[in-house]
Amino acid sequence: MVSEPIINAIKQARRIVVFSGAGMSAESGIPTFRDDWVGLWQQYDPMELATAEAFKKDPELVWGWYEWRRARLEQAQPNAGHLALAQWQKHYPLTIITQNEDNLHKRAGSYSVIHMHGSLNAAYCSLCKHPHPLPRAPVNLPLEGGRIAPPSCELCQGLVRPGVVWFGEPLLQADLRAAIYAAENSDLVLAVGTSGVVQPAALIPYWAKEKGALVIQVNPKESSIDEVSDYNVRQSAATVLPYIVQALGYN
Ligand code: BV8
Ligand code: ZN
Repeated sequence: MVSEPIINAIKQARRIVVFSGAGMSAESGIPTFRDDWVGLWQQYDPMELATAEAFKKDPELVWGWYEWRRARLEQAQPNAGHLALAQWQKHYPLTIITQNEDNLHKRAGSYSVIHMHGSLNAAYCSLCKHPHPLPRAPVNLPLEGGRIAPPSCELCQGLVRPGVVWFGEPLLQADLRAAIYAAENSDLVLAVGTSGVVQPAALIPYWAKEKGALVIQVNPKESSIDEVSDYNVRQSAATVLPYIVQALGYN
């Protein structure tokens, strides 16, 4: 499962960062960006939909996609991997840097989570940036999804947009700086469930490694992280993370 050298390296580490991607939430039933989507979304490429251009061209399609994702997230539960990290944090000050826009780390009980790409549960006005509080996700959405008109801003009537970082948009400076600081001050990065494709998030393990950190990857498949990782655990997040927490005696 997880070799002795990896467990010993984790035991000796003083500042551990967990860097999670969509694979962290796969066992909660949340499709990764490379999975097959269902229904209406099968005919679209998430990379195309997750852009300001797509929202400008067809705001109802894009808002419908995010509301559909938010509804699915509402019905999903943190998996054993999320819960293991929260348990680990009860004994050790892990920093979690996530690319995910879901709230499953927080719902599992984790604190100190840096979101690099925003949150499905946030929204703001596309014109004046005024934050827009979202009601609970609509649970009665058709399973295959559909177009939904985005709300209007209460201040300027502009279209409200999802509070995520779209492709082609810069990351929020505060989030990016916090992530880089955590990576550069770590001595071990556990990269879990990421293909290492999306930039600049994919540089997190490199920034850490440049400062002497060890990089351990948890991913059933090969990924771009392989080229920077010192160890690869070819198993799933929900299998490996509980095993590590058990081996550390944090159960
Ligand atoms: C920016 C919110 C600049 C939206 C997301 C060419 C080369 C390099 C870069 C670029 C390029 N062309 C364009 C770019 C930049 C672009 C980019 O990186 N494109 C890539 C795709 C080539 N990046 C950007 O646009 C970024 N901004 O660069 O701005 C700028 C500066 C100034 C002014 C203007 C602009 C913004 C990127 C943010 C995009 N937003 N999310 C939404 O969600 O709708 S990213 C989105 O992708 C999600 O956050 C998700 O996390 C991420 C996908 O990556 P992963 O997390 O790695 O997930 P993936 O599905 O890829 O992989 C899952 C892995 O898990 C797999 O390896 C699988 O094997 C594994 N797995 C599966 N099951 C399990 C598992 N592992 C463990 N356990 C399991 N059970
Ligand atoms: Zn506004």
